[in-house]
Amino acid sequence: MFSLFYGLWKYIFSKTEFHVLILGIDKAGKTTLLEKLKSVHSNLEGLPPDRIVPTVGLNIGRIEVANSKLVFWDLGGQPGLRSIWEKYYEEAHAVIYVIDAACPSRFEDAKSALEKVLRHDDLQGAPLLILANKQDLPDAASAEELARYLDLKKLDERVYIFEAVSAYDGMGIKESIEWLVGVMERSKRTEMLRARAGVTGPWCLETVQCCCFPCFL
Ligand SMILES: Nc1nc2c(ncn2[C@@H]2O[C@H](COP(=O)(O)OP(=O)(O)OP(=O)(O)O)[C@@H](O)[C@H]2O)c(=O)[nH]1
Ligand SMILES: [Mg+2]
Repeated sequence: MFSLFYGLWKYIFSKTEFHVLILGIDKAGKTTLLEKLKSVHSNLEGLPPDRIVPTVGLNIGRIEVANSKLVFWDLGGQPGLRSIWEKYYEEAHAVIYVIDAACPSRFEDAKSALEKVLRHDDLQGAPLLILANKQDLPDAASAEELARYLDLKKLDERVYIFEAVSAYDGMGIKESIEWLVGVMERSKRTEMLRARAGVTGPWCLETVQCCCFPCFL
């Protein structure tokens, strides 16, 4: 009986943990974004941009939004490091793909790297947040311009959105993360990862309770 109530209490009050991959080619602004995310969503002061160096391994950041814990995995985007990305796909609930919207000469590289990510089986159904970063720069392409340029055919099969942000001044970041949390909570991919981890939901408790107690769920 104790374990039944403990299970119910734990289910209601524990926060869901989501793993979010931050991908994009080098210098897109991934690590700057991660540091900004920490300061926007927690009391932690992130590293200032002038102290951020190109990522060679992995940076991890954690924040809490409403009833969710988010763990971000920020990976290096240099060409020689992109083969490491796929090692993290299986466990990811969603992907944030960062693009330097002020650098059109690198759009093609960003597009082909993203197409490769989307083709990978291990990321099937993962919601996708594409960020047109560096909006503080005068010539940055808007989210709509970037979407038109990328013209990604495979996107129709998954939940996605293009958002304009600046990892420098924080523009658009809060809204983007709130969107991501909402879609991850409802996504089939989250259900699949939960089932794989053996996490049970209230439907199981309901079944047990209906046998032993009046149904109150
Ligand atoms: N103006 C402007 N510059 C930015 C912004 N975000 C990042 N930068 C700059 O872009 C450069 C690259 O930023 P990083 O965060 O290191 O980029 P990254 O995508 O993590 O790069 P890798 O780790 O090499 O994959 C740095 O000089 C940042 O200061 C932004 O929103 N606005
Ligand atoms: Mg980096």
